[in-house]
Amino acid sequence: MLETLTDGFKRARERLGGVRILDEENVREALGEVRASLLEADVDYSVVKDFLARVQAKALGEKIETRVKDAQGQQLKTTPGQHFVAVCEEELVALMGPVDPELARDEAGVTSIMLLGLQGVGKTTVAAKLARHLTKEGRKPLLVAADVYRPAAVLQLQQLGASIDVPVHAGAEGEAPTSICSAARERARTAGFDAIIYDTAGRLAIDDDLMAELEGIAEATKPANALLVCDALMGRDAVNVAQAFSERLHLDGLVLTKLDGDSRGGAALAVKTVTGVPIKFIGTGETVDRLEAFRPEGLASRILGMGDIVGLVKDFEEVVDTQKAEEDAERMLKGQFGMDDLLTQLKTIQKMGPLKDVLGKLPMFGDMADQVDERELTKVESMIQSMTIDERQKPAVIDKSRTQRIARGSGRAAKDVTDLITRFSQMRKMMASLGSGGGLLSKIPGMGKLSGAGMPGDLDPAALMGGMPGMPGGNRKMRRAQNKGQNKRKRKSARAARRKGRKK
Ligand SMILES: Nc1nc2c(ncn2[C@@H]2O[C@H](COP(=O)(O)OP(=O)(O)O)[C@@H](O)[C@H]2O)c(=O)[nH]1
Ligand SMILES: [Mg+2]
Repeated sequence: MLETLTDGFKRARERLGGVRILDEENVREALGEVRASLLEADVDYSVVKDFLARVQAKALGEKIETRVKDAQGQQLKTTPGQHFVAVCEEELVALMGPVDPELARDEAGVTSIMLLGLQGVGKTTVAAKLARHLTKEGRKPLLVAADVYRPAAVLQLQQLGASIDVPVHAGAEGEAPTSICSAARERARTAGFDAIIYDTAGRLAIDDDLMAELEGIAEATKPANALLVCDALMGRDAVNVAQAFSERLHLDGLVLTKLDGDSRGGAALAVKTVTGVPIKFIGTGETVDRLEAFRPEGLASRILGMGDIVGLVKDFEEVVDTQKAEEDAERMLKGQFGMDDLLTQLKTIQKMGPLKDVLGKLPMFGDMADQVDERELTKVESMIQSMTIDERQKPAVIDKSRTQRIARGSGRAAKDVTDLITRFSQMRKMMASLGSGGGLLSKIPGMGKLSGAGMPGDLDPAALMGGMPGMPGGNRKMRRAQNKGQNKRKRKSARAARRKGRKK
C-alpha cells in the first residue's frame, strides 16, 4: 500500500541525510525525488506542483528550531532532514484533510447513508463494511438493496448482510429503486432502526440515466450522508470520476476502496484538493473488517515511512480485551510467559489483519512490510500446537526426542523446533530485562528519542524481529537489505561528522 510514495520520501530524506542546513540546492534535489514519486503514484499534476511549491517555501522559509525539548525535558536535536519530513507531513495532512470522522444523522436521529459510484468500485462491499462498523458501535442498521439491474446484486448484499447479522431490505419484483428506498426508509422508522444504508446501482461510465436515478433516490430519501465510492486502482481516473459526480450531486464524503491493491495511491492525495470532498473511509481488503475511518495524519505518517501508531492501537483495541492484554504484558515483562502466550499473541496479530498491514503501521517496520512471509506465523503456530501443555509452559523440558515428536506432529524439521525454542528463550530474557526498571520504550534503543518527525537511527528492526519468535527476522535477505540502508546512513553521518570537524 502506497509504497511508491513512501520510497520517494525515503529517497528525499536520504539525500538530506548529511546536510547541515536546508538550502535551495539540496531542497530542490530532495523535492525532485518527491516529485518523481508523486507523478509515478498518479497524483494529478497540478496538485503535485502546488504541493511541491508549498513544501519548498516552508522548508526554506521557516527558521529551523534545531533544539527542542521532548516530553521529559531532554534536549533533542532535529536535523534538516527531519525538518524537511515534518514540513512534508504538515502539507500532506493539509492536502487530505480536514475530515470530520462522524457520520451525520438526519432530523429523525437516523444515520442515513447513500452509497453511489461506478460499477465494481466496491459499493456493496462498503455497504456491508459500514453496517458492521455501525453495529460495533452498538447501532442497529438496515441495509437497502437498490441495485435492481445487475443480476445477483440483491443476493450479494443479502449474503453479506447475513454474515454480519444485519437485515437487508429488498424490493418486490420490478419495483423501481426510488420506491424501494422510500419504503425502506419508512420501514427503518417504524421498526426502530437507527441507521440505514442505501446500496445503489452503478454503471460502467457516468451517464445521464444513472445521475437521474441517483438524484431521484437522494430526493426521496434525503440521506444525511451521500458518500461516493471510488476505486484507488483507477488512479487519476478516480479523481476525474469523483469530480464529475460532485458536479451533479451533493456529496458529503468519499470512500476510497482497494487501497490494499494499489502501490501508488495517487487518488488518496489528490481527490480532496480537486473535488473539495474529503475522504471519510478507506477500504483495505475484500473482507468486511477491512474498513478504516480515514485519518489524514495516519496516512501521511505511513506515507512518510513513520508508521501509524494510532491506527495500530485502534486495530488492536478492536480485536483484544485491553485489560487482559495489559495484565498479560505485565506478566510477560516479569519474564513469566510460555508458548501459550506466544500463541495468543500470534492469533491477535493475525486478527488485526494481514501481517503486511500491521507492520506497515509500525514506525521503522514499514519498509519491511513487503518482505514478511505470513506463512512464518502459521509455521510457529503449528509447532506450538504440537507441544503438550507442560512443554508450552516450560520449554526447557523439550529434549531431543520431544523435539522430534513436535517436528513430526507439525510437519516441520527438528531444526525449526530448536530454532523456535532458542528464539523464544531469547525473547523471554529480553522481555524480563525490559520489565526491570525504567519504562518499556526508553529501553529500546532509539525509541526513547522518537519525536514526531524523527527517525531513530540506531534502532535495528531486523535485530529486534530476530529476537521474536514467529517474526521472520532470521530472513537473511531482509536483514541484508536492512543493513545496507543502515550502513549507508552510518557512512553518511560519519562523512558529515568529518566535515564538521574540519570546519571547527
Ligand atoms: N482488494 C479489495 N477488493 C475490494 C475492496 N472493496 C471491494 N472489493 C472487491 O471489488 C469487487 C467489486 O465490489 P462490489 O462491492 O461488488 O462493487 P459494486 O459494484 O460497486 O457494488 C468485489 O470483488 C470486492 O470483493 C477493497 O477494499 N479491497
Ligand atoms: Mg453493488
